[in-house]
Amino acid sequence: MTVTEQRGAHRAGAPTPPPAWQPRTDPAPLLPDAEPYRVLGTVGADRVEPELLRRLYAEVVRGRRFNAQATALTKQGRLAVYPSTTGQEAAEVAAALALEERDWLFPSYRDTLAAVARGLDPVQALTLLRGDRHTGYDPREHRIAPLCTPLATQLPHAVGLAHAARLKGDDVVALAMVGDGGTSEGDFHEALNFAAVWQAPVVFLVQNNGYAISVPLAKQTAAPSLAHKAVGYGMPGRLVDGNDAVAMHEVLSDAVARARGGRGPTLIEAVTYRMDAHTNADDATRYRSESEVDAWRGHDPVLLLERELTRRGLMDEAGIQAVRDEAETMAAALREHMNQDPALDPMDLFTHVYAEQTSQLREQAEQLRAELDAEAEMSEGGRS
Ligand SMILES: Cc1ncc(C[n+]2csc(CCOP(=O)(O)OP(=O)(O)O)c2C)c(N)n1
Ligand SMILES: [Mg+2]
Repeated sequence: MTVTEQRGAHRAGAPTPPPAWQPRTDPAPLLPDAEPYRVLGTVGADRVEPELLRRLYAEVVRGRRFNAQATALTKQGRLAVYPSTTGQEAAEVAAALALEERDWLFPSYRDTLAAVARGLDPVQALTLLRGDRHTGYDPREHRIAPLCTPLATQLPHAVGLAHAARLKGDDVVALAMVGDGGTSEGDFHEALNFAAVWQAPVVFLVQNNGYAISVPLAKQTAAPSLAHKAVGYGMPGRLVDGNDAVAMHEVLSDAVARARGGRGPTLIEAVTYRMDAHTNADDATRYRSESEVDAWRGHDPVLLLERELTRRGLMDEAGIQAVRDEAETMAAALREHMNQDPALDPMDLFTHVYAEQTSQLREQAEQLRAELDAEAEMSEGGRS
């Protein structure tokens, strides 16, 4: 017998027990669609503004080139590591474009491209992955939190910032990005729970790229979809084709508007695929087949936009070439900057960590200072 049937079956005249459980929210409007939402390749594509299509295309092509260049830099010893978003550019770019300047982006380690599409200088965006110096950029200036390596820890930060902004009366939305694997972390649960209870102006974007390193999605969640997880917390879940830049832009913009309007958080699952390995340090052939990767090549975010622009006569071969040339110029500038050795002060390691340094850090700083001085003395002596 279900709880609902049990209520109806209560014996007449008997005292009514206090309700132990009452549904607070009708779950139906919160449920995601059964299939990922798509625009490109459907009749809905006809109503998309040409300017938006062109803008998304230019950004996605630029993003693809950025990914290729950053991966090449790891092979040249200029970057320690790069988690590529080749194949995921539509979701990355749409996340950046859906936000206003006053909003905040909370990226994971994979989301360098979203930070760059939001306007961050590509060299600054790669500083952390080069192992040079702290975050590499001023999070407050750009309203981009540091690229976050510990899985899902950026999510409660985003909720805290958004909730605080709302209490202060600031018009700020936080967009937090996380991978499919990150949804199995405790921080994911805590962040979503608080966000919904407080109706915080947050948007959670899960990029389901099929894998958490070598672990396929089915081995780490039994949920019908990751978007379904939203319902348990009392927020809407949206299932979207993550390779469809237009669908992503529309759903993210709707969720941002909803959050800004005081109607609370949304969880968006972008169904996409990581075309490259997890990072340059991973060999993806050990856990997935070439035919699986090939199947996704036909659903490439660049291809989907190119097809639509060509079909509607909005861009010809020359237009496409101009976009590619612009991306090439960006890549050449990035290469040139990354090939320069920055002058770094190792003592800088200790600044910007705590407002007031701890005694252990002070001790370590003194030790490093002494080692650097001794080294300098030795090389001075060698020269004379
Ligand atoms: C708390 C924590 N545990 C483990 C790791 C190691 N780790 C780094 S990436 C990763 C897989 C994450 O997969 P997913 O969330 O799907 O993101 P993707 O890399 O696919 O974008 C793991 C387990 C970590 N960084 N942080
Ligand atoms: Mg993943």
